[in-house]
Amino acid sequence: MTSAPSTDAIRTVDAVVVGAGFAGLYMVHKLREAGFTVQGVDAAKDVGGTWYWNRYPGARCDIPSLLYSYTWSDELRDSWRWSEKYATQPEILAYAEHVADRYDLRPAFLFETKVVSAVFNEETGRWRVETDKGQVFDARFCIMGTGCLSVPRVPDLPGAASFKGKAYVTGQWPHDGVDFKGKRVAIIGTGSSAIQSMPLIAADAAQVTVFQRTPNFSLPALNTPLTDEEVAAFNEAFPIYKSLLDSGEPGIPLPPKGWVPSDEELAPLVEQLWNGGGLISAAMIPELMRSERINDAAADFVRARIREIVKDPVLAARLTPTSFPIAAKRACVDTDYFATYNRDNVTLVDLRETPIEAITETGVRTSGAEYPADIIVYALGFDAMTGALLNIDIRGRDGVALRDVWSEGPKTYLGVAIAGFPNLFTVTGPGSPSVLSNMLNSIEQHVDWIFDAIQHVQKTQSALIEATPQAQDDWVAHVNEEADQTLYPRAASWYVGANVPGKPRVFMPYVGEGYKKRCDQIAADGYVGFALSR
Ligand code: FAD
Ligand code: N01
Repeated sequence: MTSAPSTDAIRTVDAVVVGAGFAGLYMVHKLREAGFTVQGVDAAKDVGGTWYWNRYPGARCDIPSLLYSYTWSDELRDSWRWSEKYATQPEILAYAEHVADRYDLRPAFLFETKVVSAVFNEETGRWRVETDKGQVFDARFCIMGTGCLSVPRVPDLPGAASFKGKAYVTGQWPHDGVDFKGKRVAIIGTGSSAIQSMPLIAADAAQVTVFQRTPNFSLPALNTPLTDEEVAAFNEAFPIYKSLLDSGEPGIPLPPKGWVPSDEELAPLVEQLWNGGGLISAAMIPELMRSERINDAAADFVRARIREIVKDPVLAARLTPTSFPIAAKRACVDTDYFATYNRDNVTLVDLRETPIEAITETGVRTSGAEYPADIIVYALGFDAMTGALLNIDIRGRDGVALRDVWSEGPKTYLGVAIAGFPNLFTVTGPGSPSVLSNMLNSIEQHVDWIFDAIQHVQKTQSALIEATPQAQDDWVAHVNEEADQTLYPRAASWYVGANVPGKPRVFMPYVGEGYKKRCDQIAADGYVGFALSR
């Protein structure tokens, strides 16, 4: 039994920041620059968050690297040169490390340490934050940069523990890599992680068997090295890009609002899906997520490409997604995913025809056959958006647990604050654009906004800032209304929590327009929907 820490052992700080991914790094930097005392904490051994954990072969960003970058410092931008259109995980991790080195952020963090609880004390108006190592922090502000995709789903298939070979989870990949040479590999899952890794694994392994429950849409990355000219052109246009972002515009040119293209106008837009623009090409199709006609046209185009690439028509049909609108699950961006099924050493098992019955000592058994494997790669996704927050015992006013408040799904105001949890903020939380956006942009926007809110609390000599229950209810209703006008809820995706058994089915990200402008207006008008108290 551990005894309660003495008062001396409790470290008093202005803010605790949980997470050393891009959210936590920037938050710590901003607060420290402004003179706040900050304690960062991360379960990982080092900085990087997503890019620390997801080291599977082929892991890359699916937003072009030049855009998947911080914009808050010109000198940071000048000190970094991306080598490829879509950077690899090691390069993105190196970027996070470069940021940590340049701004000396590591000393602000405790690594290999998990925050297990954060409890609000009504009397002091402060948060008591405890770690799994027994440290206790007494903090005025608590900022959760815990990540939307940071709790990997680990295998709960029957018999998983009995497997005698090696098993790996994509989101917890070993640091010294995995040798697939000459091995029989089972890959379970066909989301982005599997779609990125499978072609590289197949190039090395003796045999790859992919276990697919739902076929997925994927767009070609057409990844290339970045030329000096491309980098120079981006840098030249950067001031415009930055001013668009700052004013709450998307930062990339999108189709005019209200334009509903005719079939003729649509055809060339849909073809752009195959030009390497990835998710940006999808965003360039007006009304993609609101019009069935337009979505069907885009989906049909991609289905036709799959049938062209995959030589065996039966296999092509199995790989063709038909059960949800394109982009209602995050579309994947791949290099040679579909073409790799033409290799002799790759087999697809369609779990809709023959479901997995068990993992055995020697492989995977479905209702149709037993597939021997030396290695199993689990690419099962994440307990997204709420998982990391609910792993922490967060208690607000009256000792109320966030787990209870969110038992029917997450409720937030703007995805950044929760009624009843004063001075606690969530970066890219549910109810904000978050995972539907370029996350680096959304992280910066939230960190800047949270920082300004904290400054406002200081300037007004307030003690606490908290979302009002009314503002939160109105926001939750608005988030749902916006989602219901789209095709997103038609997919059993992680956006709605469908991938985690028992998780409430609520569409979590915010799909409406003008989010940043709204946040800025709320701040400019004196933090409308927030109560400030002394
Ligand atoms: P994370 O990077 O997830 O960091 C959160 C950190 O918090 C983690 O290190 C975790 O260990 C720590 N943590 C959580 N809970 C605790 C706790 N209780 N105690 C201590 N530490 C804790 N987004 C894009 O916009 N474009 C992309 O191309 C893109 N590619 C992606 C590729 C992959 C493989 C994955 C999984 C996600 C991708 N994303 C992408 C989303 C990505 O998660 C974000 O872009 C971004 O990296 C999130 O940063 P973050 O700091 O908010 O969270
Ligand atoms: O996870 P996923 P992911 N038996 O949830 C299957 C980001 N990301 O790690 O669809 C059998 O998408 C599941 O099947 P189904 C990106 O935002 C980006 O791949 O539920 N199968 C699905 O096929 C992405 O969206 C990149 O029927 C089971 C797969 O596992 C998010 O992270 C790369 C199963 C999980 O797919 C998550 O991606 C990687 C079971 N019991 C990640 N349980 C980039 O490219 C689940 N599945 C930038």
